[in-house]
Amino acid sequence: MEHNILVTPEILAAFGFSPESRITPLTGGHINDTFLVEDNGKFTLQRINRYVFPSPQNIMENITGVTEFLREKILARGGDPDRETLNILKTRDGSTLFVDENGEPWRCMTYVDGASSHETVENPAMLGEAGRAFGEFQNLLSGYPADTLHETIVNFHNTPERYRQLMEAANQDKAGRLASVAAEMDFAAKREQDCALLMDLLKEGKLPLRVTHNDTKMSNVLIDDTTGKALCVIDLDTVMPGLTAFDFGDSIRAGATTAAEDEADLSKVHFDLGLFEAYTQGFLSAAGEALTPLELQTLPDGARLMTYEVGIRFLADYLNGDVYFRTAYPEHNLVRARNQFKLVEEMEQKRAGMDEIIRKYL
Ligand code: GN1
Ligand code: MG
Repeated sequence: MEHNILVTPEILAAFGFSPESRITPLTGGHINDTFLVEDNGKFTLQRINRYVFPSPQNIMENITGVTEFLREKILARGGDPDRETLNILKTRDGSTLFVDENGEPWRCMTYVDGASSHETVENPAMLGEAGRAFGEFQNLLSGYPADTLHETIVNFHNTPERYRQLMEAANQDKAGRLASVAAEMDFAAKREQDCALLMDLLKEGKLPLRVTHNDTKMSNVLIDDTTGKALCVIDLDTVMPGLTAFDFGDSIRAGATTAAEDEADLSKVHFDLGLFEAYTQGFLSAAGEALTPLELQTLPDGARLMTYEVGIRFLADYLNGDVYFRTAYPEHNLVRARNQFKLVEEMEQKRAGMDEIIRKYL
């Protein structure tokens, strides 16, 4: 999907900004469209993707509830809630959303200055900081009334359901691409058998449901430019009840790799145990004590299954004609899928190494 969206004066006015505000597109995410607005301060303005989030109102209710809760917790520990959590800016008529003349939903948050989102992990310490931030995030929200959260994307991290969606995409073959992805379909099919592992443990009551972030990539943590410490967890669109192993696993998928998610040269793509260790150390230092023995034991399964899941989601979107993830060129989703599958393979091979590292930080 393209990124040529015009922020109209009407949208600016809705949030009380002048038509002369400076607007800069912020790229990075695959889903929403994000802009920096400068007008007596800095703000983050976003157009929410309606295809992905059919009920933006529900997202905003979740985010409002969660950020207000976090604000209290941060104040209680002597922190600065204006920088350590997102702060939603209301429209002039007091709403958390503005719907424009095309029916597109917009929202606005303060922009945290002096801190940055990093697309790639620049050093192990940075990933360790992300681990600590997501571990802490889960801990701070452990007392949050989970039953008040809307499920913003149903079955978001339900791996068998994602596999079913891949089969549906293959059967429909809307973009006429199925014949060209036989090897990738085969890779996915070979792993279908145990892809329900964590969902089954949840259903059997063996793994607890927690309030989780569900999109825990490095770029969703703001790192303080001066101190190098994690400051604020962002992108709260998918905060929902979920599994710890999935939050942990998604960070490993996106962070413990030697290349970008869309690196096409697979000889550069490796799952890195040193980076895995850095994240694990940070995450367990913040969340470890709250986790059950089975949760700890299944963290590596979370890594492998989340990577597999995102891989099959990219592959399904390729078959569907690139309707979900923003792409820059026709093979983009296929390149991403192959990249993720390469990581899955290496995670399978390095399982014992992951187990050992987890034991080390208990
Ligand atoms: C999307 O929102 P963004 O671009 O950070 C996706 C995640 C995927 C990720 C892969 C709502 O994240 O689930 O893991 O792309 N978010 C949604 O990079 O589908
Ligand atoms: Mg996201």
